[in-house]
Amino acid sequence: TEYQSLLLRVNSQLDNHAVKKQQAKADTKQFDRLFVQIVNDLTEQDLSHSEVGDAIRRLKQVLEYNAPGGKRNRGLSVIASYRELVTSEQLTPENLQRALVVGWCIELLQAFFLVADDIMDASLTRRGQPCWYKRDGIGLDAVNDSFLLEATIYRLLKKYCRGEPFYINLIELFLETSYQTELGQALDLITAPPNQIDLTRFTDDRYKAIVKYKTAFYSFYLPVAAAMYMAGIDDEMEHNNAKAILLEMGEFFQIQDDYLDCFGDPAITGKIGTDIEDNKCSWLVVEALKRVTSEQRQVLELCYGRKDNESVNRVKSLYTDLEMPKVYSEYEDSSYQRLMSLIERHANKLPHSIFLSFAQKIYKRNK
Ligand code: GPP
Ligand code: MG
Ligand code: MG
Ligand code: MG
Repeated sequence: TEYQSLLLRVNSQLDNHAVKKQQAKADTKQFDRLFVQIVNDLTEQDLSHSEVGDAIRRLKQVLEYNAPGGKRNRGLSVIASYRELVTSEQLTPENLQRALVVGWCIELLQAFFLVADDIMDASLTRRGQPCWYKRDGIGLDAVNDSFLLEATIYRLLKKYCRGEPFYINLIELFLETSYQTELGQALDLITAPPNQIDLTRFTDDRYKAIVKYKTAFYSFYLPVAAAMYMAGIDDEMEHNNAKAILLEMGEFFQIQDDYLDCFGDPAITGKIGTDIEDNKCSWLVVEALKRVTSEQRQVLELCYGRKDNESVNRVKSLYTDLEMPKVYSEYEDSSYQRLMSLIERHANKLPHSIFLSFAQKIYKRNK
């Protein structure tokens, strides 16, 4: 009967879902285990090098302190997307290994950005430990360490993917994405000059440009695009369709990051917020400015972008008075609806599950 066939369909979807969850768990385990191998690949040969051995030992420390310890959403979505995009014959151990390595390349790109970003933002902690530049004896030498992290990406791509038809696509993708992220970081920084409070700078358009470039490309488009290239999908239209969805997710992800900077629990996020002190064009200040009375605007004029605790606390209590947590939670719901309709319209030939599983990981997050 119709009812029985519906039950069968629901059951097979549940099975499918359970299988995928198991698969993701196994992939996560493989991904984490691979890190030791990655560090070995990057350092082994040269540790005993008579000239650069000491520098390689430093690189090993930098890798071990800064690459692991995150949520690994970006890295893991390469293998998850790859599995959705290829046929079962293509799921050879070598191809799977390569997808895991490319996942680590994204985590290394992220480590490169974060080591540098924490210096620029004068942050104190990251992933529940002191920022690398804050460690005894490190300081601004961390600038060079971030360059080393960047270099490891291309060394790994060369070692594992040279000779593959998608090698050049991956190199160009990582280079282009780095450039976009650096443009975004430049916008973020020049919109937040220290000691120059100008609330008229904090517009919707500027906000959107900053987060698209500094976060969305590398966090959302990059991992899926890498998996697409590895699966042999290099059609520009297909990439643009994926991009439309993924950039929207990326914008929302950075809005969450901005919200958590003020309202998150550092014990869970692993980082202490600095956006108010740093005069950042945060989603909170952009939205607050749409809702303030002229007296409340005065409070922002007076207290935003200042380092003393009293000013920071006055901005925070203004956010509470304006019920920003409620504004945020309503925004989260409407953003989720928008994303689902975007997936319906733009996913095209690409499996919807790639986008849906990514979305599941980020909505309602507190970390
Ligand atoms: C997130 O901004 C953006 C980045 C980490 C990209 C940095 C790019 C560089 C080229 C260095 P954020 O400062 O809000 O992140 P967090 O809150 O994690 O410090
Ligand atoms: Mg930062
Ligand atoms: Mg920053
Ligand atoms: Mg932030």
